[in-house]
This record gives sequence, structure tokens and C-alpha cells, in this order.
Amino acid sequence: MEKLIITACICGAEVTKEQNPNVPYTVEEIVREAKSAYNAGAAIIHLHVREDDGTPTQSADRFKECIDAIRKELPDVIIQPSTGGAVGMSNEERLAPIDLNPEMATLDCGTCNFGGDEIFVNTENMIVDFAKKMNDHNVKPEIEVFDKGMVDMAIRLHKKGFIKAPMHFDFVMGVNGGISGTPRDLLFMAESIPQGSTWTASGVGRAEFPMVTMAILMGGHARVGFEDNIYLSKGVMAKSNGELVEKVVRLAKELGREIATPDEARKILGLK
Ligand code: KMH
Ligand code: ZN
Repeated sequence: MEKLIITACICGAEVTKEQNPNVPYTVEEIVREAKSAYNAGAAIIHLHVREDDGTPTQSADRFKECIDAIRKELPDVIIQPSTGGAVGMSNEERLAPIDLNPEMATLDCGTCNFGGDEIFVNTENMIVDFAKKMNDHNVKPEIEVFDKGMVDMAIRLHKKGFIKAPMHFDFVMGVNGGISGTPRDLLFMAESIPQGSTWTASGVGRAEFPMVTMAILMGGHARVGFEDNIYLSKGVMAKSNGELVEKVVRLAKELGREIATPDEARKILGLK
């Protein structure tokens, strides 16, 4: 089996310090969390950024500040900015980090409920516009799917030439409004993508480690981090993203899967 690529979603846009005081907001805190995840074995940092008070932002300047600061400490890590941002942001805002020419970025492939009254909007035309901009900047999309229909959307847009193969998917399982984080549903998702694609599993809340364990066994890749889950185990708050990554590494070792370095991840994902 291929080595396991671990992505750390260190910050997100929704989770707050009130929920876990270790959630990073400032540039220094973001660097601290990126380092803890990398040192534990993460090859990719999925990056959202915040203002110092925790407000989510897609400002290219703030992304640049954070990316430069992470790069200084971790020259080889893969940094994957979000183009999902936070619910309610404009398309232009969300796309701002693409102007920085990252190696990868997320491409959200459908609209879904996002808890309470929130709707995370990604219409077909939006996805096409986002994919075009990523292609223009030679940015590999990580196709974020929150439900099975979003896999089908990505395949349709691939057939129309907007998303290049080999495609890389992130199955985000267990969002309140998306597909549930169960083994049955993860199997369904993994069996629904084209041959030659790669995939990562992310589970929200208590689904995080079950989904990651399934992915380790099935030949997928793993994403953990405060964006998805703030607990190391039931009732035990994670002290850092690194602790969550360490747990993935322990599971992978037990199950006989080696961990990919950033350069090995670049080869597996076909990054530029
Ligand atoms: N914050 C969510 C609304 C992504 O990064 O592309 C969207 C999200 C997905 O986190
Ligand atoms: Zn995200």
C-alpha cells in the first residue's frame, strides 16, 4: 500500500478558543500548531486563517503572512489554503489565496446545510469558476465532498474538462447536513470515485478517528485537526494538533502503514 499522507486541518473557520483554548488565531499560534502537526508526521497543512480576535478571513495578505511564517519554520511542508473560507463569504474573498500560487487548495464541490441555519453555497457555476482559476494558477485541487452527489459533480466537471485527472478527493464525513461518518458511507464514497484517484478521509467530531482508521486500512489518506475535532478521545481535549496527528501515526504503525513525508506526498498526489 502507498504510504499514508496525513493532513492537519489546524485552524478551520468555525471552531473557537472557547471550545478549545489551543485553537490558533494569531500568526504565531498558527505557526505553533503547524509545527506541532508537522513534527508529529503531517505532510500537508490545510490552512484557514483568522484575524487576531478569531474572525475568519480569506485576506491574501493574512494568508501570505501565515504561509511565509510557516515556510520559515517548515520549508518542505505542503500548505493547502482553503477556498471554502467561512459560510457567507463572497466568491472573490474565498478565491483570494489562489493568487499566492499555492501547490494545492480546496475545491468544494457542492452546496449543503452546515448546521443550524447555515448553508455552505457552492453552485455548479461557482465550482467551474473556482476550478478555472486553480487551473490558471497551476494549483492542484483537493476536491472537498460532503455528500455523494458532490463526487458526481466533480466527475461531471472532470468530463467537461474543468477538473484534471488524477483527481484527489477529501471525503468530509459527519457534517451536520452532509453524509454521515459511518464505515458503510465511507465505503460508498471510496467506491464511487474514478480509478486512479486518491482520497483522504476526514471525520467530524467523534467520527474523526473511526474514519481515519478505515482510511488507513483501505489505502486512503487521513486528515485530522481542530477544524474537524477538538478531542483526543472521549472527554479529553487535545492540547495541540500535533497530539491528534500523533494518534494517527500510532494507529498507522499498529496497522502496518508507513507515513509519507511531504516530498513523498507530492509524488503520490502529482504536485508540481
Ligand atoms: N468552513 C467551511 C464552511 C474548505 O476548507 O474548503 C468550509 C470548509 C471547506 O472548511
Ligand atoms: Zn477547511
